[in-house]
Amino acid sequence: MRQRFFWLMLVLVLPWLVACGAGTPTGSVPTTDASGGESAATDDGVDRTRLSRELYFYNWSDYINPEILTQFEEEYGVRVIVDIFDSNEDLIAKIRAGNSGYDLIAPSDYAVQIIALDDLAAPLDQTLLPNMQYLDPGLLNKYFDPGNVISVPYMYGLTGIAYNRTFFPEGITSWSVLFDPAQLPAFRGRFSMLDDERETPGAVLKYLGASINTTDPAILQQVETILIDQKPFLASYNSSDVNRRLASEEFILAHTWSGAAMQARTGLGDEFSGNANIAFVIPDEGGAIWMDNLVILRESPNAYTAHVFINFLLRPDVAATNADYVGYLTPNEAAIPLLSQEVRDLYAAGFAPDEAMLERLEWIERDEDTVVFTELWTRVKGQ
Ligand code: SPD
Repeated sequence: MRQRFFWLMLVLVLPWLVACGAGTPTGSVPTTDASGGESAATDDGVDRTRLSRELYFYNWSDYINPEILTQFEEEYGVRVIVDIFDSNEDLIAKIRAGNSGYDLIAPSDYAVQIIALDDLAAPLDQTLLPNMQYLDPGLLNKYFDPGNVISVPYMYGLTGIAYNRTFFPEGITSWSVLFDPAQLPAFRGRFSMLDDERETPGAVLKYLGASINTTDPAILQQVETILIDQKPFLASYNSSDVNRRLASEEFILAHTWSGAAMQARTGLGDEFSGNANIAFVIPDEGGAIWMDNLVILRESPNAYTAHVFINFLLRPDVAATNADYVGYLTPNEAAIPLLSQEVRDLYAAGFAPDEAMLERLEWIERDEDTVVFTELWTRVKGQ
């Protein structure tokens, strides 16, 4: 009889014990979570009993310093697994399908608008993100997420032209170097354009003196013709390893992001060495400014851990170590004095905007008409 009672209790209690223990690496399970009352938070405010063992981060390539992932694992016991994408459209397609397995993603500005409309993001609990205080207020509350309800700035940057000064000793001042049919034969097979349905038509729009967001059919017809005429001279559409190809001088010219150009110039950790001849310019006709943001997916079972990771990334020392490595611009004001002198000197040499450059930059936006860029890009790529 006593034995039967023991087995009955085991059958009833075991599933409950297993459920309580799931996803907690060690220690006791809190009776309530941070939105409730009692918690097991330590001095840093983090309740380690609520952390998952792993966090899945879907990020752009070459966009996080591996050392800070090691540091996060050492401090919190959470392993961050990073997978990569190279365009907002690939990211959106993946998460729209559902069950992506990712907790955290890094969409750009206009992609945050799309993700919000599709209701794919979890609302942020800003009480878990006290380090947001270090962010530049001018980069918060932007048009794509008023109030930062679902997104936190990660890095921002510019889109322009990277080039090798050995081959362009006079420098470059115009997008015509990439789009004027008379100039292209000299660089046949030695240059790339971003593989990006908004950025690449956007560069042509700037060349034509139009807004990067225009959907005027007559102007977009010109854009399409220019891109199709450029294709025979192009090495590739490349958003993934243009940094390496510029550094090795396989490419001498590229439509690319400021941080990719910076990586080509300085090298990237143990990945590859830099090339001191690489420069970056926003042409006189203008270019793009953008910001990538941290967003927790609504489907994430590890939202608490994702908040802890975001707050860690916002620590000024961590943000500086990260920005020094990736070469993009940190929105973390308190991190800027902690950046290396080399990076700050390159910012001053055109890899970051000054007042005059800012006036030539435009943000990419989404509205109900911008689907025409998907159609244009499909036609260009299909040619
Ligand atoms: N290699 C990291 C690249 C990050 C670029 N994100 C910017 C997208 C702008 N549309």
